[in-house]
Amino acid sequence: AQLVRLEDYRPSDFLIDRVELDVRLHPTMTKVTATLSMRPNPAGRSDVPLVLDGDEVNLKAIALDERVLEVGEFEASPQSLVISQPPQQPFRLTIETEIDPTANTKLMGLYRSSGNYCTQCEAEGFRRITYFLDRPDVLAVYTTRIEAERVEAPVLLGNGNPVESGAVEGTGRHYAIWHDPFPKPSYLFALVGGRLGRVAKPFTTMSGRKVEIAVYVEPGKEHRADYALDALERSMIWDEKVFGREYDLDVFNIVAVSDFNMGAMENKGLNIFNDKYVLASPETATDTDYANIEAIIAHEYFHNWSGNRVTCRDWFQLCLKEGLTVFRDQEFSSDERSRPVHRIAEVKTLRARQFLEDSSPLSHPVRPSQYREINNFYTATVYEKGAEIVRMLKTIIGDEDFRRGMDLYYESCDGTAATVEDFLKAFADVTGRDLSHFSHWYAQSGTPRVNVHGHYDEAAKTYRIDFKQQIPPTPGQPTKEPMVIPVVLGLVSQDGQPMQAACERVSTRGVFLLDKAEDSITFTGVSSRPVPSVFRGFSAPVKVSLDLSSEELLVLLRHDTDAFNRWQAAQTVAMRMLVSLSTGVAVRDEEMNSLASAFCSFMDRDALSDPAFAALVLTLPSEADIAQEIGKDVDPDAIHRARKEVRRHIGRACFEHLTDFYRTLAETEAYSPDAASAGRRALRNAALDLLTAADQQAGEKLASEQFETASNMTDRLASLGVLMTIPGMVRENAIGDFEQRYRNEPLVLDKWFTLQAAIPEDTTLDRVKRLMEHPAFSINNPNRVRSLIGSFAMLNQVQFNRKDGAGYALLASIVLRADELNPQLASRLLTAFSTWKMMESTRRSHARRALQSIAQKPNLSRDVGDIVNRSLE
Ligand code: HT7
Ligand code: ZN
Repeated sequence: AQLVRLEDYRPSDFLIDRVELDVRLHPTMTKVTATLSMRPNPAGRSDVPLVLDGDEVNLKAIALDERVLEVGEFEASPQSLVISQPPQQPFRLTIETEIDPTANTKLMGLYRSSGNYCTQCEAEGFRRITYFLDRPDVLAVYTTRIEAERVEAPVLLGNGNPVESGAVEGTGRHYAIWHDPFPKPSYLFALVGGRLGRVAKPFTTMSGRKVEIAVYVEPGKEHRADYALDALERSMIWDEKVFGREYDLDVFNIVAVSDFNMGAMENKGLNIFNDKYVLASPETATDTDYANIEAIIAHEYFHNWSGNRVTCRDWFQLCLKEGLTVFRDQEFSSDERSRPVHRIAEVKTLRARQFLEDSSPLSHPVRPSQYREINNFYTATVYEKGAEIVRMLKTIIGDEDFRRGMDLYYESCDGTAATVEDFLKAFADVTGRDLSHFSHWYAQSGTPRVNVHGHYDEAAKTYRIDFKQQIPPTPGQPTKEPMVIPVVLGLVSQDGQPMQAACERVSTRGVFLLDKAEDSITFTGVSSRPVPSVFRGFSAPVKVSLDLSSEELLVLLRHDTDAFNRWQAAQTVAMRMLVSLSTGVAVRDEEMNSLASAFCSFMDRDALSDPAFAALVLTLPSEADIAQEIGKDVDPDAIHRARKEVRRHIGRACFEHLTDFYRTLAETEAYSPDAASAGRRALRNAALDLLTAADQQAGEKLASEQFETASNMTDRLASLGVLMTIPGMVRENAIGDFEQRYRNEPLVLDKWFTLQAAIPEDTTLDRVKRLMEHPAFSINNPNRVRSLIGSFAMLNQVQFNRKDGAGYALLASIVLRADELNPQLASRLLTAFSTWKMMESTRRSHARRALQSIAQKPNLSRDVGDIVNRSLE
């Protein structure tokens, strides 16, 4: 496949000002007539052919300025439409195409989901509907007429505002016309036609405009959309209050569909969602589901400004909308919930997904410089690391200047297709700072490692901290420049008091900017040896090596004013122990006991004052986290044993506290998804997990009772998760009971698939194969595939990475099967191989062979071909 390069960008030779679309929906023969008002682009080349993009479209007719073009005047293939001598002044091009939405298993362009019609156009799906200049810097005003059988599709939705609707005389058909006054790129186009239920409410914007906001779902499930609608309303209020951004159309519609490649899509005025991120009831959704729904509803809504009003010039600028919008949704969730707890959750995800990606063969910069398949760049790096860059910028310039910079960015770039440079310029303009060094974060891949060494001078009462940064080589980038790294820090005395020492290199907000490979700062007036608390709030996406002893870290766990670093301290102590045990390094009993007693005293003193935070402290680093920390010659079985041992030890040492928590935190009131209630459930279920690690029999009894009596999905699923770790009839009966209870609930059965796929036992491979034959499983549905196969590959460290290679072989065969239907889905599954190079040699050889078996297959999609080749490099 052809390599697309950032440096080759040039403006389009033609522009499209207006698009009139007439879409006549039909299950297999949908007719699309597109009338494009076009003109040569003054910034483009002149006297060049007009080349429109297509993808599996079938051309029926073409006319230029109402004159039908003859064969010879144009050249059409399913991939492109070329007019060799287009007019040199404005013209109208009318193109009629026919497409088959039922046969569209790629879920890109116009397709059917549960009989409903819907579209997905980002990144390059519009060209699967009609021939077009399908690139984000071509902005047009769209008017869409949608027509369908009334019985098949009583609801017809488009972008923008509704203009007109009615019957098509003498037929069973009807139509609706939508007009979107805001110029937009084709990737933001959407339409929906189907039988859908609706919940709605009026919203008044800050300037007093009336908007109707609505969520459409499968009929009968309307009550499960209430939480999503409420989250939307809260998002709209928050964006007005925090960023001064107001909604701009008369309606805002969200539609939930059950077949969807990603989480959701921010089409202008018509967001389309994976139903997993809309539908929620206490009986079917967990606390995590509720939190995800809130975050994704907010994310897509926030795109209305960061993405739609200001869009991207080209796909290399993807982080411009995605990183910024993730930052915005993170801030929203932090304001709506607990900021420190949310920050820890964000960092856990960043490390698990982005750090992993950045240390793998798939590592790439937040703004890549080249791609073969853009769908493969909707990654944790672009999204999550992209958000961290925005957060660092805010840390460096401060809250007020950040808001002023954002306002300037929106004002100066509204209605345009912008670049990362435009974004940074707004902040440079409002602060007068030179941000060119900072911009390395967009261009250099790899996670920097920062070594931190402290030296206390007792006589001089000074404390010096030496910093050293290194950025590992990554594909295409053997050497790097030092980055600008904001280090938020403070000193804590050995008895836990904050120390007010002075250092001119540290700003009043507690920020030191590390912008060289090595640097040192010195605090004066330090009365006793301090414990440094660095990278508070995880102020930069870096790995930190600290020379602190476990005792010093436990001082931080107990006393640091920064909640993130309290959690981090416990994680670091536990991680050191887990790595030692996993790699055959002896751990002294005293070390294990001191960690356990720190946990016990934490539970004693602090845990109940913030249960959500306590649940995070009591959860050890995952097996995947430990593997990443070890980094090479990884033996997943040894890691699994080590983690089990440490959990058992802590469980036994803190048994009484845990039992006490389990009892006192039992739910007495009706379920509510709010953060405080969710936190209590999280702590109680973390206690159940540790109790079970300490005493399997007692744990099994408690978990069975909880499973049977639970009043909500969070508690039922957590107890089933605990039962999954104990082989035997109790577990198998619970699995059967759950299946029966939720047999008509696809989203709940997904959870059931996931739990079974994650069982760390040899029989799981056969179980997964059996489940693929289950009537609820379908290789065509991304949620089903991700819940069974994705979970097996991403969550089950020991069984996916089996020493006999059978886990790799299974994934390879499924990737090849999925690739024939849905390349995006297949290539995402394939990224589970990104850890293969860090495994020990036997597993490594099996993985290489599995990857080679994929690479050798003829007719691979561009998506899978790209990932497999980069993985093998
Ligand atoms: N902007 C969207 C990204 C996207 C996508 C969504 C659904 C299906 C295919 C897709 N390809 C790219 C989602 C977002 O980040 O908001
Ligand atoms: Zn997004």
